[in-house]
Amino acid sequence: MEQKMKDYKRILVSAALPYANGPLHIGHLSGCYIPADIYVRYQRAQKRDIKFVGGSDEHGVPITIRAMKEGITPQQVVDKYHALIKESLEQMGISFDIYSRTSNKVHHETASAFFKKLYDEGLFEEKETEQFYDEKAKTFLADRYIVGTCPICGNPNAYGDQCERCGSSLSPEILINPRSTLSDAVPVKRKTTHWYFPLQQYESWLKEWIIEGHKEWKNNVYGQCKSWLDNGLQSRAMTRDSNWGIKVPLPNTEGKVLYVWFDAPIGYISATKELTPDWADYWCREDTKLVHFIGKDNIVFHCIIFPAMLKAHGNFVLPDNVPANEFLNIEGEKVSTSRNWAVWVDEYVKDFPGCEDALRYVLCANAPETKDNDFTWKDFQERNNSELVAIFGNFVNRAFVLMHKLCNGKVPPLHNEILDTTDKAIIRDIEDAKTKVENLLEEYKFREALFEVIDLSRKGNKYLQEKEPWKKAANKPGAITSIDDQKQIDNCLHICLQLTANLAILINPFLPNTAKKMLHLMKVVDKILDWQNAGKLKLLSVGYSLRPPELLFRKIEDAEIAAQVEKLHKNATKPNQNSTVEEKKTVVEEPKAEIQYDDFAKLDLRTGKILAAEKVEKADKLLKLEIDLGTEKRIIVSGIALHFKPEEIIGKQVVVVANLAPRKMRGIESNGMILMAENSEGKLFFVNPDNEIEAGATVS
Ligand code: B3M
Ligand code: ZN
Repeated sequence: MEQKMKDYKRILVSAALPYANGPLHIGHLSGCYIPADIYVRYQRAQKRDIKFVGGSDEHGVPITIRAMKEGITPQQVVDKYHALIKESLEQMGISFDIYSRTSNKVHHETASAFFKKLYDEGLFEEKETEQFYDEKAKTFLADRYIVGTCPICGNPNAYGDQCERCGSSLSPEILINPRSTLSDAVPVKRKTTHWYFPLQQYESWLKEWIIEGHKEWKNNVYGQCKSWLDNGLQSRAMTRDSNWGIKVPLPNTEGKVLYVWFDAPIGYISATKELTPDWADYWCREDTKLVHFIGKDNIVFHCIIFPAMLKAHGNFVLPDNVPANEFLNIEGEKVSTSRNWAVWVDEYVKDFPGCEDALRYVLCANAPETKDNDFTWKDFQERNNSELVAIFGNFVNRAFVLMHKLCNGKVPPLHNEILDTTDKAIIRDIEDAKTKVENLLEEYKFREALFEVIDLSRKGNKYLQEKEPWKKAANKPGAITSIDDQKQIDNCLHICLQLTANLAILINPFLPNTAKKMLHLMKVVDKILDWQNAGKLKLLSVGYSLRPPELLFRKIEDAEIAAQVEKLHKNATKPNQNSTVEEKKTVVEEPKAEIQYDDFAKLDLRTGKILAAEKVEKADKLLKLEIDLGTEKRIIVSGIALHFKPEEIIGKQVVVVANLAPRKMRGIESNGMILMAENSEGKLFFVNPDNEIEAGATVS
């Protein structure tokens, strides 16, 4: 069952280890680094014992692919990108206690020892399977290392896992004329031995732990775990044939390394070891709260595989929560590093110096906490200009300007005896904000928490507007403000300044640079940012003189936004046009439930040819197709009209589910279904034999 914060003695926060195979983009920031950093900064302000660990993931196919592409060694790749990523994270104020890397010695030792312990206890299954092998280069080949002709579009340089031209998902077996990218040799199948971790043995324990024990996890996380567990788990290979990675710590295993997803999460343990000799307090004691911040494509690894590994090993705490975010799209399209459709952090920092907090603000306000979200430059500008500048920044600025004008640049006294209902209401708002924000932060609801803070500054503006202290001051030369009026002015500005101090505390986890600037304006020390000070009204002493106003944020101009939009489009390549060997994201499709051969055998699959195609009236998605099935002609209505023009597909060979019960669509009876494949961008492709064959042939 969930342990409440008060039962925990210490917190360990991890943020996913980015692959050191390219620069950081804002999707990384919004997915896990910004939420993790907000959480950590908040807990530090609460004076809790907390450590924040991270580092670069330097193993796996993505690294070796990048090395091949740039013509350098994997070590050079990770050295280059580790440094770049680390710098970007620092510039964005992601305050890791340690940002390590998995090529470190400590990590190699830790991961090897972990593997060895599971091996010694007989917890792996050793299995021999057939994999593609390059006899010239004398190495096994990951799917990405095999190229050949795409059976679907004829692209002669399609990869073993995907065709970059037509986007189809492939497997090396179906490539025409396959060859190794390393040596041009024709890959052959060869037997190889690997060590598999039998996840199914942990299934009932995982169900108990997650499905029963962690109902409080975010819906997207809980739902994904449930669907994996409902579908049943299988053994997974925890080793690979490769020369880059952590060597398998067993005799006679030359050319075998640990699977990157085995070693990478252990990186959290290694990083903690490097950080502190007390690392075991954080990893091995029940009263540690472990929280993994990740993006949604890493859920299965952090919620199922790694916990099962930890459980198998024993003596380690399990995550209390895994608040994974969904994806952030850019201007309506999925981020694609191979298409260069991304906003790179190192470039943002150069293009908008001093505006790091503006990006943190927008990425939190627009975080994909419950569903995929969209980042647009226009929205970035609007949120900056009409929220940060016009609400938060404006309030602080007005408070300072008026205090200098009407109170001699000093914190005026508070005259309790004349507080009216408006004053009392805003005082209550200040007191309430602390509890609201902290409850939301404890529940990982960062957007809502941020809105509460902005809302408090909005209330400050409204309060000033209602009080209009400037109208109470005598403004004729030589005139003197009456004592009663001055008292009203004092109260209003006293409250506004204490509110400003409160805003500094509340905004600090989100926008640390802004909080710092506010401390400077108020001439107070960091200590004031302790969370326990929030909600209080006596943070600034009466009579204390404060600095003249300075703007906290700057406006973002139309021209700057136009330049960014142009840059994005100019640098992007068209989908699949540029055949780079860029990494394919390891998105793991949720498996469907197992079926028996008999289930499959019920399908009557046949090849066919499209004889005629026309649009179905008043149905923009449907095409009415006439299909030659060899012995007969059929009418099939298919939902592909948004993807293909009727004239384009006439003569196309297709695979038909021929024994599907007839169904009426828009008054037309459809007699079967056409098999289509869909890529990650939602593009459709016909499923087809690799050569033209006669209509009516069976497919099985
Ligand atoms: N490097 C995958 C990714 O960047 C992987 C995360 C490891 S976390 C232990 O999406
Ligand atoms: Zn293709």
